[in-house]
Amino acid sequence: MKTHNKIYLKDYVPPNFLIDHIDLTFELTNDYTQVTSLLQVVKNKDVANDATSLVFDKGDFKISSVIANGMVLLPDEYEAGKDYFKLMKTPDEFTLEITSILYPEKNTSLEGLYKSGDIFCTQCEAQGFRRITPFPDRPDVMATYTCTIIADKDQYPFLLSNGNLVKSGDLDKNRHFVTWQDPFKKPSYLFALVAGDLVRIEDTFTTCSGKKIDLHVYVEKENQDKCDHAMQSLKQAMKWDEKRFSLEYDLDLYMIVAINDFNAGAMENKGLNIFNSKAVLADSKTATDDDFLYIQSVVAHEYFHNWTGNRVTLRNWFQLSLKEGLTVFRDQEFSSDLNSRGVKRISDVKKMRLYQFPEDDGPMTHPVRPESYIKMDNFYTMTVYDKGSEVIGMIHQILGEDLFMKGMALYFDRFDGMAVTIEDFVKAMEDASSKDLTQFKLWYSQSGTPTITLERKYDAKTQTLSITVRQATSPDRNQQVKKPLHIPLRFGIVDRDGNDITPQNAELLELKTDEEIFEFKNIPLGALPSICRQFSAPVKISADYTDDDLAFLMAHDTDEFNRWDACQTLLFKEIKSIVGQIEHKKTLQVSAHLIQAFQKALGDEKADKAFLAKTLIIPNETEIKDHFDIINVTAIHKAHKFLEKTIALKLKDEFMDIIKKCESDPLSISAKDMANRNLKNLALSYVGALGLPDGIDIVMEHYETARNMTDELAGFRILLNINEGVKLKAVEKFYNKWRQDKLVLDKWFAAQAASSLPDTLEKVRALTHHPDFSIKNPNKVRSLFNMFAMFNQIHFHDKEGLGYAFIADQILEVDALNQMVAARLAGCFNHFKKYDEKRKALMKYELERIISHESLSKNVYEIVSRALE
Ligand code: HT7
Ligand code: ZN
Repeated sequence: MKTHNKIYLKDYVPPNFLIDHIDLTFELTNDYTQVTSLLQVVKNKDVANDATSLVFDKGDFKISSVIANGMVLLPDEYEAGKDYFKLMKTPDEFTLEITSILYPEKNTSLEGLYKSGDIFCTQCEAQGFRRITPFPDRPDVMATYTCTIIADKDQYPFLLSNGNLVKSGDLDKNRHFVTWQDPFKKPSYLFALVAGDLVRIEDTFTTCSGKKIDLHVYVEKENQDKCDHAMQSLKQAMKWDEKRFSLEYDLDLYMIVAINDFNAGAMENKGLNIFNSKAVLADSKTATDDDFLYIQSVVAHEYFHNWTGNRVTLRNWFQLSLKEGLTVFRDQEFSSDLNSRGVKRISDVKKMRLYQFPEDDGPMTHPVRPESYIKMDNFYTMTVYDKGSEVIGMIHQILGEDLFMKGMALYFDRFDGMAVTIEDFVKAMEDASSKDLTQFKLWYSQSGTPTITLERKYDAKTQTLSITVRQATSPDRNQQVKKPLHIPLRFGIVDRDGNDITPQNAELLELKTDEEIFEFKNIPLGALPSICRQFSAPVKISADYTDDDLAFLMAHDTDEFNRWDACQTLLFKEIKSIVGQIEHKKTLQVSAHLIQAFQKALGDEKADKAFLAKTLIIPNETEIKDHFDIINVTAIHKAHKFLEKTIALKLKDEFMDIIKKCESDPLSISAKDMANRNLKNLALSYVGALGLPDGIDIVMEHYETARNMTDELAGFRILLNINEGVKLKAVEKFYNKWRQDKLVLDKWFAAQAASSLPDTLEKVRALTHHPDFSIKNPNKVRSLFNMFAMFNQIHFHDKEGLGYAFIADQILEVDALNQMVAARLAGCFNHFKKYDEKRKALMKYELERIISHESLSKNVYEIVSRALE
């Protein structure tokens, strides 16, 4: 078995050579692409530099010529290895022209220059630029770029790159060219090129200083009617960033291109964003309400990077959260300001708990600023992105909005045009606010999710409520001993009449030591503390609440987030209790107080429907499993089904009532219409879960008469879990209707992969041969394999190991084509040690089979070796 070296943050040294300017020429043909890069190279005067030889990063391609200061170099004057380019002797300042030959059509990794269908496109973050031309491919080398693209005029009428179009014209043999110039210095990871036969949707935005910006969205012809939402989202984002952060767009043109084959959601290349088509295309027939919200947030996220990431960029990849955590924070604030803040917070926290907490608790655990990596691509994680955003959110809480904004302004002022570190960001926040964030910075270097324990004491005589708050973080591979963190806890007290009686100055408790006692006077008997309101810190809370306390908080806490969270705690307690009943072979039952709490919530005419829908949904089996030290897959599955059916049975009338009352305009995506659909579809899922003929008919009718994708997909998913006959009919019907639409077919594959009916593994296996499935397309791989492995607990964890063997085979097959996508999928074995002995052994066997595969990528190696450690 081959091993691979790690790169460490502590080994960072500045570059020996800098590039002032790079002039690129791409000649695109149907057989190969010739890339010529003309570099202005200068020795870096800021480092003690006696380097005479120069080493660049380079992909595995052929170099056809090298010219230094106008002189053609002989092959013995440079070295072109598989992953490096070396010049033996260099002056302090010189020009270097390197011509390379690439085969984008054969590039299935979707990194560097590749083809998605008939469209040429690039993906350079994190280290894809080196696959295009030899270069110091690191974010602290910032250069200005010009880029000329030459291609056939009919096949590639649009030739795009970063910045402003400065020249274009016709050439011989029906070819044409376009030259682009980007006036802003940028790291190589922000370079982009697109060439293809696309259609352009145009709009404009006038900035706060009166500058008119052209906005262009490019898509394939058949999708031209699905761009309006993305365009509107872009304009909303531009306006919001001016208002909230005083940030204005800087170029004259902003372009977005939608691509079918893309490893991630989107990419913020300067002035030329490249998007996965699923993050752009939407109309109500083909996109769900969640898709609309997703597009709005991704478009905004990429736009916000123009300042947080592009104008101020990273010194090295270890600082990734400096741009990603901060930009997620900005996109979350944007979505909260434009939609419902409370509902958005619940969704974000659900995501944190589903993906980031387990990441912190498994082999991939790393601090928000990682200290080492084998492949940087593996560290585009929930920890870097979403925990990174929570960390920014905590700074926001500690400083308050005004000082936080002052800190942001100082950050841009100090570092515009530079490549900086997380330390630099925090220093700007400290300088702007005069707050000491020394201890707070531990959030960036210490991994793990802290648990906060809350213990109450009440002295009736003095009416004093004292609360002991303790923090603890379990040791892990990164630190054996964890230090106490600076944790901002939003706090409140609710009396027995449901009034908020939080004492003044107690709304934000700042915990800095392992244990602190907070005392509150004049608190009436029975008043309940409400801690970590709005999820003010990414921590787990363990409090001494009774079920009655939780039901009370669920009904009365003035903090919406904690009302939701009280219900979550009740639900998890209930599921644990049912799993216990199953394990001890007892008669199964659901506690009356849970049913009553649900009934009360459903009967509340004034309740916010979006909030209700988020509250009354039972956590899925993937969320549930993380609440157990040893995961009993079968018992969890049974408990989930039993709880769902029992609630459905006891509250059938209430759900039927919701189904009747929740009317919505099928083509509107207003918050009100979305909320009505959401709640109605939840009610339908309960009624459908009973599997009774009347319920099935209602769901079937809902599915068949749906006039938007939200309702249609909700109905479809319910039908796929009822019985084989119902499922077969629905699968066929859905396919016949949507066979022409790639993105809707992704949903079709995913829904089948998630079905809990007995033959799902065989169905998924068969779907790999379906004519619409392609293992080269990341969206298809994620829909079928990732969905199956992550969200079909009962079939992935088939007790004979058939699910594991199937997914391991797919990991190896995908890895031969696309290492990044394969590595993501390989994460499904990360928690294998938490299962029973038999499953543990079966998963270990597959992990060992994968790691001993002879041509395994570094990406998959890193994930699997960490899991096995
Ligand atoms: N900054 C972008 C990251 C990204 C990416 C990373 C690795 C491989 C492929 C990728 N495509 C895009 C996306 C973002 O966070 O905005
Ligand atoms: Zn980002």
